[in-house]
Amino acid sequence: MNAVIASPYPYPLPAKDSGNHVALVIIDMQRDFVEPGGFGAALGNKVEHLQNIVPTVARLLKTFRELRLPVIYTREGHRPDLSDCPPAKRRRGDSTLRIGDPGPMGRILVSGEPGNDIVPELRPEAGELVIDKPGKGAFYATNLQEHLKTLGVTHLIFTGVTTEVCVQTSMREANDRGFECLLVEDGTESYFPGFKQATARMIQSQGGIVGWVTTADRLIASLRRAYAGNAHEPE
Ligand code: C5J
Repeated sequence: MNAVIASPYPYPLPAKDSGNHVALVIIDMQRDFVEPGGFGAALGNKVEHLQNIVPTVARLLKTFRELRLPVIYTREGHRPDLSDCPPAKRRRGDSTLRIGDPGPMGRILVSGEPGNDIVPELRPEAGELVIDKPGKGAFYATNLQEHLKTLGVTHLIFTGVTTEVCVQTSMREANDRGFECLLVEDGTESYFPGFKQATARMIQSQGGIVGWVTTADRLIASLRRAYAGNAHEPE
């Protein structure tokens, strides 16, 4: 059996003939959260260090694409009329810039605006699944579960931002739905380093109550060993 070195114990990978049952989930790597001038910055956060994970997520993305494993992106955002944004969410915080207000990258956290785009380094390719979600969790008010069922995905590898908000919420939702969940510690980031560390500890506590935690290098090495046969033929 192939497994990824992980905490609290090795993460078992599905057998080779079911290799496409493992999907990479890239949570909310949007300009609104990662670049100066977006929603994250409007809330008073320092966004710069979120950018440090972009090369790691890009490396994981390249590996999944090479091995022909599914990739799923999420974007947190709302309809232009904000009908899917609860007033309580819009009111929250003491920022002068609120969801739906015009900001330097278009209307804050509104679908279709430049700030809602995924950062250019991780831009989805044609055929890759992009889930627009109004909440923090990727399953709330989306059809993600149906898509995963159609694809036959059983194992979800989580990356993206922010670790303790949308990544952790999505991972807990997935865990409750029976998916085997693995967090890539160097492929996720928080505005608050202590929250990232605490989240990684919580997830793997009590024998992996929410899932497993590993590093990008360990995951990539295991995927290449397990699913080498999936790789594209050299041209
Ligand atoms: C937040 C997210 N932090 N993507 N969203 O509001 O984690």
